[in-house]
Amino acid sequence: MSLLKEKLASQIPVMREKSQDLIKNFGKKAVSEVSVDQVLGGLRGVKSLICNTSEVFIDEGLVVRGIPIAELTEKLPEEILWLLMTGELPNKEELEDLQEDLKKRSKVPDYIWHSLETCYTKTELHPMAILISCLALLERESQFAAHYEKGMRRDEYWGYTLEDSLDLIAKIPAIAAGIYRTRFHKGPINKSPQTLDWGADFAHKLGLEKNKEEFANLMRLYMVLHCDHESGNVSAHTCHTIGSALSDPYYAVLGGLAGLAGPLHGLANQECTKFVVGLLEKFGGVPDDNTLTEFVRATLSSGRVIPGYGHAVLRVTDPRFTAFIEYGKKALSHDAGFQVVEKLFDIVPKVLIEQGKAKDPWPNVDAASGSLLYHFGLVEFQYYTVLFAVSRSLGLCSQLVMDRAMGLPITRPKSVTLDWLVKAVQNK
Ligand code: CMX
Repeated sequence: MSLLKEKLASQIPVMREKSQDLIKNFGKKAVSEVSVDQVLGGLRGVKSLICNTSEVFIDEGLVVRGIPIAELTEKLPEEILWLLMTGELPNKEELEDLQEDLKKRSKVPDYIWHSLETCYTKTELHPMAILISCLALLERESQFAAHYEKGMRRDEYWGYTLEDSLDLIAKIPAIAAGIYRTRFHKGPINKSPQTLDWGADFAHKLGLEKNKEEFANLMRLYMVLHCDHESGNVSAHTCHTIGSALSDPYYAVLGGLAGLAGPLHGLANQECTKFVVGLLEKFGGVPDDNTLTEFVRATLSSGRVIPGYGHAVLRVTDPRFTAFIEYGKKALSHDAGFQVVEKLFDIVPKVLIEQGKAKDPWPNVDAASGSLLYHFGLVEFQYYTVLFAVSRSLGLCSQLVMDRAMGLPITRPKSVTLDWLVKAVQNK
């Protein structure tokens, strides 16, 4: 048994007992109210989900198992995976055990390579659609589904969810890199199993030529910063809901990633880079502050959003944005795209405040990451959400393991009609 599984096996009974005690002793105690504007407004702020892996505070941003994300930027993604699952950072032995386990699981079945090389080389399909299709193909590997079919006990659910999760996490970087190479005609796919650490191996398989060592550092950072964002965001919530039907982790994660592919969620990093590159082309270089201010105002007046700004929960600059900016200042301060990102950080919040609509005028994680990728030659910004997806698989899978460990039932909130709402308010 892997050290991760051993650790979880020791923690899970305690967690399960805690949740059962809560239901038994305080089951009917209210912890949140729901108002009409919340029902009609995307359920903002309704405390109705459980998520142990991370929390997002409006004035602090992402905190992973009690540790602010800004304190985790030097860690490896594998350390973050251990932290998400167990609530602790791994010691050296635990980290090595997890890394070896992932390497052993990393071989991607030939039918995935075959599909990429035959079906997707000449398509214009969005890379996220290809990734989701690959995960659907990979679903046949599900140990959870196979054991459920044979008659699995409820207390075995989390174990097979963990097996599928680790398989998926081990294989997804190579698949994602294969998508990049085929979809954007970059030459042969690197089909070898993982040899380097998880983030560096992904960077290596993407096969970019510019400053490989530094690009590996960026990938590790990227994978850490996007790992998780509690459970109310579209992708995590969707993944949780699908998993609650005991659909296996491949189905649950691919469903979550379909949500991540939306422009108001994970596609925003693609949109941000399009915005920045468009600006550089339009103005023939980095525009001055007045030109940029007018351009941002004009974008808003035309009814479009400024990608990378605003958030459904945060009300401060996203610490993940700050981490990317700090990285950019060290590694590529002279890059024109990065300079535009820095200027936008000065200008956009002021213009959004002046417009007075956005509750959060500050940058989110997506505002800076694209300019860094672009600098290293990853210029196909349609691909950026796939990078987000690879990283987010860490959080989605960890949440699924927790869900099954706690024995959460199928999700089924109650919906009401508009007329019901009208009557409910009038009756009050
Ligand atoms: N540019 C222009 N208008 C914006 C805006 C932005 N960046 N952010 C919010 N607004 C507008 C909203 O569209 C809304 O307008 P209407 O009242 O006309 O509908 C109004 O301000 C109020 O919105 P809000 O309550 O502040 O924001 P929401 O919680 O509804 O939405 C988000 C949050 C992220 C979808 C929104 O800020 C947005 O569209 N941002 C741009 C896209 C983006 O960067 N998304 C990535 C988020 C991070 C992630 O999930 O990956």
